[in-house]
Amino acid sequence: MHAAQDAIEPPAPGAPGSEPPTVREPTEPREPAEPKHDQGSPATRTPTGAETSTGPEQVGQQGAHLTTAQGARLRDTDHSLKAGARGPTLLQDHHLREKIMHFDHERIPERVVHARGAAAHGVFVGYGNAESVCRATFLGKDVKTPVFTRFSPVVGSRGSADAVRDTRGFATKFYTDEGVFDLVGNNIPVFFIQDAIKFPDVVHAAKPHPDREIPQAQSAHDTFWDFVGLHTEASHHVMWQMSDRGIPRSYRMMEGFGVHTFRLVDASGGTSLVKFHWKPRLGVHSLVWEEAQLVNGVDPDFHRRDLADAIESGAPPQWELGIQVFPDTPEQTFEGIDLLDPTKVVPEELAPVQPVGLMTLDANPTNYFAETEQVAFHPGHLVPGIDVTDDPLLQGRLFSYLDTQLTRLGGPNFAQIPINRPHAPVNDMLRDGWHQDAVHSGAAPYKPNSLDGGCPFFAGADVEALTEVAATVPEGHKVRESPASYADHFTQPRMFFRSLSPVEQEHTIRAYTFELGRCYEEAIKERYLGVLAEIDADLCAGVARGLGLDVPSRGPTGDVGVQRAQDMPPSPALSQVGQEWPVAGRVVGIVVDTDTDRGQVDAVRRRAIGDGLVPLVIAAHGGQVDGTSVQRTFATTRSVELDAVLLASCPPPAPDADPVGDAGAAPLDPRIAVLLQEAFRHAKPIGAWGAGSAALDAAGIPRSAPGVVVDENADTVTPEVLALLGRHRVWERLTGASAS
Ligand code: HDE
Repeated sequence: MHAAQDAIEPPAPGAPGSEPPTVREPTEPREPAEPKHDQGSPATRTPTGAETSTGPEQVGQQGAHLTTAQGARLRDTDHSLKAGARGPTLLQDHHLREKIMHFDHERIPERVVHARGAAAHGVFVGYGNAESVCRATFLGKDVKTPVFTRFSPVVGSRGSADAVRDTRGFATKFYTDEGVFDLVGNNIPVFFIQDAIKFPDVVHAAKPHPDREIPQAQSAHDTFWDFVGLHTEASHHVMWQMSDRGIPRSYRMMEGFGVHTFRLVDASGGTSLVKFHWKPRLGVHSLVWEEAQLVNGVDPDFHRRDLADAIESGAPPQWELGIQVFPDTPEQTFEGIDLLDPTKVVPEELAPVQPVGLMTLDANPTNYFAETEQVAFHPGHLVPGIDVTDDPLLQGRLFSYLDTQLTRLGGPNFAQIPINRPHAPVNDMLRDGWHQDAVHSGAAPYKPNSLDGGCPFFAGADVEALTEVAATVPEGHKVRESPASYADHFTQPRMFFRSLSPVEQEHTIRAYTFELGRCYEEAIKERYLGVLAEIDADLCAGVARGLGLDVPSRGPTGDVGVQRAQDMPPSPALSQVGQEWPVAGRVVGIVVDTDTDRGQVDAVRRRAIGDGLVPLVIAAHGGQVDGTSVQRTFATTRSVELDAVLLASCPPPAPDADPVGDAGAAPLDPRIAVLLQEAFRHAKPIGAWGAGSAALDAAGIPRSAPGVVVDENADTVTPEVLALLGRHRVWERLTGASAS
């Protein structure tokens, strides 16, 4: 081994025992970042800390000399070799050819769905309480397992925006001692379709129109609503998407769901059925629609930046893994709900979610392509103790994920890519193929053999993975049909809508109205109103009013033979309103000017940092204002990056700007007026003290409005504003016609 490799052995991000990231504010002006660990010498570990024997995996710009890929030193990389300074370029210039050839092939096909994503490393620690139902060792008490989690909108392509209305992927790779376990879930617990054979249909309908390839990253168009109106098993998923869940505030504030029912196996072979849940420590929160639209223009990378900034600033997001456990009966139903139907939830009130471990994402990827782009998840990557069920959607996925990687990652050896390497020893008999990195020794990659001493040997029944649980397979003829229970498409969407608070219901009505309003075909809108009529009369009437169409008197005209909706008790756990949550990682803007009391601002910043928040000082110009460092200027900030606003001043407009606000009010910079008006409309807490109170008047914000805190002193204003932030929004402001 090279001496330098010995010297620099970076701690594996997120691996057990690695240090937590340094606490610092990413937005504070600072010296150039310290070299990242990959800018040292090549390391002998994969990004997740797995040992590798196949040479350097992490190579950065380091070392004294620029070289070719073959290690030959170069003197110039700016000029191609030419016959005279103004003459033709010579084919013999290897550096030119190698550089251009490599560049020409830098791109690989993006994922056919979930193309855009953001990911982080972390660690999962088991609570040990799942042992009675599952023998997977990573769930054992205090067992630490490195993880890599990728979040992703579904429809948009790699360069699309983050804050679109869409489902989000939530995929976690657990590098367990027993092999890799992938939990490839979504932030919505149900899916559009009940059978994998419909996946190409729903994706073709949701993706941009084939002629002009628009619209990008959204479902507000004819083909999507055409499909979901004719294929009403999608109604439940669509309802979640149209609710606030479709526009999450942050990946850190999303639930995750395994969607399908899985089968757990305990140490003595006993089985149970289970649904997996991820519960975010920060609660489940969403953007409001106008905010999401602004975000997509102001900061298309909003969710990606938010995740990376939170980790870098020392507020690593956490989720508890929870399970809903059901008896493994031959019917595979629970309280009348078909557990094999991926369009159905089991309300938490009927089967509580029991926490079994905690995931902390505490390290950002070093290289987006190597890690976030090349990671390959698969719902069939299972460890002993976790098995699949006959859910026809899951069964089809078991084929798709292996298959898609062949094209995306260029051959069958993608498990050898560093981010995909198991931490458990690998001893397969898979050989050769594109991008084979291993130098396999041995003469007999087959079994049985005598030439390699019979190696490798088989595992005992107690540790083998991919166990065939002796589940009964119903006898019958080969058929292309669904069970009768799959024909209930409307009971659960009705239950979901009726479980929401009035303000969430209003948002949902507006979302349907907007999306259907963007369709051109009248028949598509009318057909979907039929679907909504079956789900809930008020919902249907609200959307029909917005579209200017009649409320249909009949139920859906799509799928033939579907059942009428039944009434189920509402599930309060589905609403996002009404609870208090930690505020760590939230962003608070503090507007200052030369008249601001610096001592008070320093105290507010200390308090905010102490609570794990990110305070951003906002002023007319960068640098410093009376000794206070400025992180954002009036030109570089918009309300959408702030969760709350504190006003320590009423900054006047630049001399050449038009005045805003009422005559008689103090003059206020128009950009701050817009910032305040947006923050107010989006129900964000606003606090003001001293001269800051005048900014409220100038922006037309009533001092007495809910969630507006005004006092002489920052000491009294700040705690109140932070307490309001714990409820996510000032919900009272979001009712009525002016709501966003
Ligand atoms: Fe996926 N899905 N999916 N999916 N899916 C992919 O695999 C597929 C489904 C999910 O961050 C693809 O590697 C089929 C449900 C996530 O890399 C592909 C069906 C759920 C991700 C694929 C489904 C998911 C994917 C594209 C219907 C939630 C991103 C690239 C049977 C439980 C993973 C890739 C990442 C990605 C197929 C339905 C979640 C084509 C055929 C249900 C989070 O293989």
